[in-house]
Parts: sequence; structure tokens; C-alpha cells
Amino acid sequence: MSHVLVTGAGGSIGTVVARGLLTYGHRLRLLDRVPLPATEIAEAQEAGHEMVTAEIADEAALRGALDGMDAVVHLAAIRTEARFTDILRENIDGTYRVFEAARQAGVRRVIYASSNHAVGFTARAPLVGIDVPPRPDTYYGVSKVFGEALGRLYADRYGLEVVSLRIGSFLWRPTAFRHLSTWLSHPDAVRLVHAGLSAPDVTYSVVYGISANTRRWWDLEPGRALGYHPIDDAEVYAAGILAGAAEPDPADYKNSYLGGDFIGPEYDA
Ligand code: 15L
Repeated sequence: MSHVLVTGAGGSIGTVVARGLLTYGHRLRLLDRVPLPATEIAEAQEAGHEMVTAEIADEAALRGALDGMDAVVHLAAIRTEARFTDILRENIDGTYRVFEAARQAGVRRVIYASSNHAVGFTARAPLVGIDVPPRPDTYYGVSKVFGEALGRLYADRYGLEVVSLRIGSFLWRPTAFRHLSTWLSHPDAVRLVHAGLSAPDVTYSVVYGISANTRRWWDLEPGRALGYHPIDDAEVYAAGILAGAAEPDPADYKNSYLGGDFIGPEYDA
């Protein structure tokens, strides 16, 4: 069992992960900028966990939230493309603040929610490893490259144990053709974060956060080496998805890259 701060605990992934980590016996402190829904507060408090309502930018509050923690799961972020100034504030500066406060507080491990969009301009292929160079597809992707690089720096320079999770499409269920490759189910997301928290001998690791999808493009071996053993497979939804829509046009360049729609002109600045 470890004492874990979860940032962005009220967000879509935060809510699922926080609830799931409780079942693994972690003691949680849940941080979000807005108060969590009353039902979740009641549930978490009943289980002996704490809630903190604060902005990541509030240094004193962040320091207080990290006090006594063994690990932080940093999920708070803008989750898609946005204006650069917003990405800079929330994803770049916000991530720096979390790593730096964790270092100062003596927190041992940081689990960082990166994204497949850190390498979104990489050509689709079975199987893309963790050793491909950064090829972000958006400012959002750039912020994830930054977060991974910062994690590497804090691991090398300060000895923090850091795990960067290149999350695919975190969804209740896949709804589009691309998701057959990129889906991360809710239960697998919990398994992924728990593996990151409980793996022994971490210095710095990058793993792809997807389920055991038959049509995956990313190599799951680095995750398995960490103890992440996904169970779900988007393939069980394939028939429904394929019946509802034509297969993507291979001549459309967006379908050649990992990032999918994020590659397209609608995501231009
Ligand atoms: C992500 O990183 C985003 O947070 C999410 O909005 C999706 O776009 C997902 O990647 C994806 O690639 O499907």
C-alpha cells in the first residue's frame, strides 16, 4: 500500500482511476480544482481518503497536498488541443509545478499521464515501440513530449522514479475504427496506473497505455515488463463498428499516422 496523491481526480480518467486504486488498497488524497461530486466525496471519505480542492498553480496548496505522499499520479491537464497559451499554463507549467513540488516534498514516484499524441506524427505500423523519436501532432502533443522529458530529467538528476504513460483512447467502449487499435478500457486504465505505482526498481519508464487490442499499433511489452497486463480487447466491438461505418480511406493521410484526426487541418493553430 502506498499514499498517493491523484491530481485531476475529478476528471474523466481521474474519477475512474481513483475509484479503482481504492480497490488495490492505496491510500489516496484526491486533488482537483473543483470540488468532487458529493457522492464521490462521501464514498472516498468513507474509505478513509482525503480531498483537496486547489489549483496546481497554488504552490502552498500543492506542497501541502504532497506532504507525506509516496507517489503522485499526475492527471490534471487539458486533454485535447487548445490555444498554446492555455497548454503552456495548464500542461507545461502545471506539470513542471507538480514534478518540482514532488521533488521538494521527497515524493518517491511520479506517474505521468502522457499521450499517444507525443508521437502522433509517427506512421502507423505494427508495432511501434517506446524508442521512436518524439513526433507530436499538436501543441497538446508537444506538452506531453515536454512532460516526458521533464520526467526523464527529474529521474536522472534527482532520482525520482518516473513512469510516463502514453495513453491511447480512454473510453468506456470504442466507438470508431481508430479505437480498435487505440482503446484503453476503464479497468485496464486502473491496472495500468496500479502497475506504475507498484512496480519495483523503476528509474524512468515509458509505456503505452492501451488495452490488449488485436489491432494495436503500439508495443505492449514495455508495459508488461512493468507489470501491466491488460485484459480487454477492442476487437469484441469490431463487428458493430464496422457495420456502422465504412473502413477509413487509406488514401486519407490522417489514416497513415498514429494521431488520427489530430493530424488534420482542423487542428491547425
Ligand atoms: C488523448 O490524449 C486525448 O486526451 C483524448 O482526447 C483522445 O484524443 C485520445 O488521446 C486519442 O488519441 O484518442
